[in-house]
Amino acid sequence: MTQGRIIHARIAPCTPSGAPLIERGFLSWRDGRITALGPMSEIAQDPNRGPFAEIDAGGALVTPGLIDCHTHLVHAGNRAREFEQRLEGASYEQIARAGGGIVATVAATRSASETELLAASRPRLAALLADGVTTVEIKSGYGLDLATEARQLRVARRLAAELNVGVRTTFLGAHALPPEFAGRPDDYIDFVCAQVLPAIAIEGLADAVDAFCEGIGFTPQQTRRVFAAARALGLPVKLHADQLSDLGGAGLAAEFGALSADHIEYASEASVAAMARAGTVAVLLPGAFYFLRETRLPPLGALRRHRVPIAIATDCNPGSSPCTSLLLMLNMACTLFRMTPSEALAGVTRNAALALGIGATHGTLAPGMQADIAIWDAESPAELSYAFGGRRLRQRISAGRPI
Ligand code: DI6
Ligand code: FE
Repeated sequence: MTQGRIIHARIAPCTPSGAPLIERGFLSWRDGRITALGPMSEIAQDPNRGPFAEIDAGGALVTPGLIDCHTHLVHAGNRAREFEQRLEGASYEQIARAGGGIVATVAATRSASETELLAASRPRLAALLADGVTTVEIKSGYGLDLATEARQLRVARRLAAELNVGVRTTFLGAHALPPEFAGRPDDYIDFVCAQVLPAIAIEGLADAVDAFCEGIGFTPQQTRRVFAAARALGLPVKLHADQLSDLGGAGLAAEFGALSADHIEYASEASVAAMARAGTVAVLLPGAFYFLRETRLPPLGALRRHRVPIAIATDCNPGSSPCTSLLLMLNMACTLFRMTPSEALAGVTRNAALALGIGATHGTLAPGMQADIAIWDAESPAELSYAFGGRRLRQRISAGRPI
């Protein structure tokens, strides 16, 4: 039985009910789960009696460990040359249609061995962890064949064990059309639904299924087929929706009871209302918005009016968001999307947990929840969104293990 306790901390519980900051508090855990938290004046009521190494936070801020609920961090190569092309005037869509973009990363990832892929991805995950991340979602989608998609997901699982972090994997076979299926997108979707996805599911490599529903991705009809296949295998879905145009993707995601609809800059109010009814989380990705120099803002007003939970993530990927700092995303969610610092913090804690279907165990500090905790060189939660480019993490505790 392992026990632990933090004392003299300023605790932001990040609960849905909006429990206030505990000014001078303690938080204790046992066997990886939080047992108690409260003001120091009530520490005598802590059921944990030790022995444990107590951490004196000296007034520092304590929050749930952060959750990055949308990444493509397992891949090989980079696309710095495309960045230059875009600066010379080419658009993201033009580059994709000319055979660059996602497919360029597919070529690099296919030719990387499992060891090479692990070595290329490890520093990206390590950087996220240095920002206080204790759970990360990792998608496939740079293989587009069974062997490489499976390799990406296996690497994701290996990284979880190696770096002491919770990893949720997502199968994104319907990310782009691989060259061997050129001109035959429906045949590729047949292949994904009939062969790749079932094999991935049998191996237990995916916790969810995603697709890229877009003019340069797959149609709503093709997306439906992927979602139906996922449903038949009992896997939850999420969707890259309405990033560059409104194809009704967010509404389609809601229709399938998706965990989340991601990007959604172009989503209509009707789609947002459907998300609210379905309990589908809006995952906003300010890094991609910034890096592609988008101008269409996600529908914050509608999301707030309809009370759709909003999460924030890095979208860490080589084409549209080569970013490994979740704290930077908090800052951008505020500066670019006009979210409040407290909305942004909820977006990388409890709402990010909801977007991964783990809201019952992750993303808030309360008795019974997993002891995933971040201790910061900061006093107030707003400081996490306010500063950018620095390092504020003091310590990360993952399932009760101080790292
Ligand atoms: N949308 C994204 O943000 C990433 N995938 C997607 O469907 C970008 C992927 C890439 O450009 O490599
Ligand atoms: Fe993405």
